[in-house]
Amino acid sequence: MYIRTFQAANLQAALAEIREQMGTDATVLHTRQVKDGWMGWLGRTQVEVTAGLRTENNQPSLAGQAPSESLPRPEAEQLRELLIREGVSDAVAERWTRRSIETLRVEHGGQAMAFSSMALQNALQRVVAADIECGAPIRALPNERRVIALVGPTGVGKTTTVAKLAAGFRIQQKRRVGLLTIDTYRIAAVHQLQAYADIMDLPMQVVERPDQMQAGLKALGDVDLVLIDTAGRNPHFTARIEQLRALLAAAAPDETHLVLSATSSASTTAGVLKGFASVKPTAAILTKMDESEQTAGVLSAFYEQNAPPLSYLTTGQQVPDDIEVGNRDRIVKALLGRPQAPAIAA
Ligand SMILES: Nc1nc2c(ncn2[C@@H]2O[C@H](COP(=O)(O)OP(=O)(O)OP(=O)(O)O)[C@@H](O)[C@H]2O)c(=O)[nH]1
Ligand SMILES: [Mg+2]
Repeated sequence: MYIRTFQAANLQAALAEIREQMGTDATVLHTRQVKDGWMGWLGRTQVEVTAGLRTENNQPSLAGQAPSESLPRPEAEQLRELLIREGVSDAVAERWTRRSIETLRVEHGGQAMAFSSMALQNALQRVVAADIECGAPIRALPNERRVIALVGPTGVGKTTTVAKLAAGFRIQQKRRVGLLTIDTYRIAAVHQLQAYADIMDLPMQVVERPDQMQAGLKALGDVDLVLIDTAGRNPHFTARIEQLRALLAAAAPDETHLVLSATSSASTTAGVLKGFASVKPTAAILTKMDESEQTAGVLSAFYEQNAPPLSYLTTGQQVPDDIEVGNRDRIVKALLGRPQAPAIAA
């Protein structure tokens, strides 16, 4: 039995997606209501449907896609080339293609047979998902002060993400949140964060030098969570990264989340992961998922550079709604773009 889980606004929409992705022979195994919105706290109810497709006598798992012959090497080659075109490195494209085919064969009793492009795509999504680590999100407990810093290149959404996290923890989890910025590089940066602090009635401190850090943290008072916003840094500008590292060292954050844009190329993402390695990120946040055409390139860089676990995804400009906990299914949904259909003959 081949099993997948779908989420949609209502049962009808979920069933339509199941029909499109798995064919008309799929059967519903389980339904339940789940909450979406700000990491489950904003009450909008979604329907989650688990569907299965019977795979008898080593038949391929997708309806309407009967096996015809052994998977021809040109077909595997097409998938590999498609991944390379999306910016995936040669080595990772080779790995993902090989593992997708192996996965399908194992699932179908070790038989060599032809699979539909949809089956291959589904296998690819599972292979990539297994290669990307999704870590625990921030846990702010009452009366246990946690200091979290967000770092990353310019314009990726650090300040907006700080605001989303602050609002979520303050409003939904009723935690005492304080903001601290070390972004005094741009005149508008302090005002941008101050505006969020004012709206949410949060204490905020501005720190310019490492020797001011402890006083800044203390001045925030008795808070459960300190979110530190930082100036965008060019990952190739070592001196600026070193300056950032020194400022952060003075704060001794419990977690440092590296913020990267899902719209970046594989090589840019690799450059960011390498450039920020010296600040020792403990997690990664992938922003602008809504603007990203495909995630294959970014995820291949994550895999190759041994990126820290993905803590959050952001999906738009709305504060606080457009943020989700990093989730494997979600990151591979747009792996090869929308609609996701590599041109591989069945
Ligand atoms: N589409 C989309 N836009 C986003 C998302 N997150 C942030 N933005 C937008 O990206 C732009 C830059 O966001 P900021 O939060 O200022 O980015 P930053 O990393 O703090 O920028 P610097 O401090 O200048 O380095 C703004 O227009 C945000 O509204 C997202 O998930 N999706
Ligand atoms: Mg900023």
